[in-house]
Amino acid sequence: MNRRKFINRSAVAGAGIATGASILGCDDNDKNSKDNNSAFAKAQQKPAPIAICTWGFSGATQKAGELLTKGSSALDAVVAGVAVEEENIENTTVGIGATPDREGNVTLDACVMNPEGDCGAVLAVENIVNVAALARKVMEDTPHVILAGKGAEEFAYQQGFKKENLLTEERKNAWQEWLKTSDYKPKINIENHDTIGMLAIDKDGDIAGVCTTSGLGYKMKGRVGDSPIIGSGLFIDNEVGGAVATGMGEEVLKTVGSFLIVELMRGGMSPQKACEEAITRITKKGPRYKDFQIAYIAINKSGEVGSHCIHKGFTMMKYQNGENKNITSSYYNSDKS
Ligand code: SD4
Repeated sequence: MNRRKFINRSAVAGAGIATGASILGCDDNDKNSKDNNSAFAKAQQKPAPIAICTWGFSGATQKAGELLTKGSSALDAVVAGVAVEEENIENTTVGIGATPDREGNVTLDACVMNPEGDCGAVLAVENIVNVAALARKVMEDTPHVILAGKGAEEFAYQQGFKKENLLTEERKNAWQEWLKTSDYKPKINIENHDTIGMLAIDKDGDIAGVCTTSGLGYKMKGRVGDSPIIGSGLFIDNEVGGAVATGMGEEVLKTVGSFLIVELMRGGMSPQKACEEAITRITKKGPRYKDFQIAYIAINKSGEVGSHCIHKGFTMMKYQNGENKNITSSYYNSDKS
């Protein structure tokens, strides 16, 4: 980076940090300025390329991490990384093999965001496996940010995506079994959270992210959660960092969780503390949090990562320097473990 660019970046980061502190109403100015100074210092260090993702999807971070090591951009790496799970028939909440809505349709949601702050999203798409790649096409090849339903599907065919039946025999049988009771509670078992969200920093220090899912199993037809909604399911600011969510989308939407985390990091908070604060915004609303799980992962510009969730059981993957690690997340509530 040339000096002028660096100074400009530092000035913007500094302005953001100062603004963030005042927005947050922090009154410990001395401590803040120390935190801000260290945030400045860290912002100058470029980390080794790194990819993190929600849950234990080691194949996805392995793929993304290897690409980053070879010099791929963060955006290429995250889209290729999550494709591993979109194409994994065993994963029942992403891509092919996912759980359908209550009428038996598998509908997928995804979004991407690049280091320039551009984004693309597709909502409630049927018959297309790689919806993260499709969201990228929306970002790069249309004047729009979001395409939904049939429009997104038709756009996919124009772009050369193949039509595929996403409902496997196993999922069809499970759905038919479910129909016998049609027992839908707005409640997620911890084991059901398989949305994959991925964040990466490439060799140039640039950050990109993606989120892809089939949403909640047996959801109402047309229901869309947080995952494809920029700011809720995913947010990236290349000056600051990125965050991505998994879990009960309705509650993430109500608190615009990923944007919140990035703004907290802009104010000087660590990724870990910012994830904790975003979970607190949900849990402090009342005891309903006992019935659902939400987890966030985050990364800042210097490659520090954090994760926090409501209930015990969430893990994230981190690939850096050839090491692919599963990290157990801290959590808010120990009663429901
Ligand atoms: C949604 N957040 O549609 C997604 C669901 C999820 O693991 O994360 N499932 O609300």
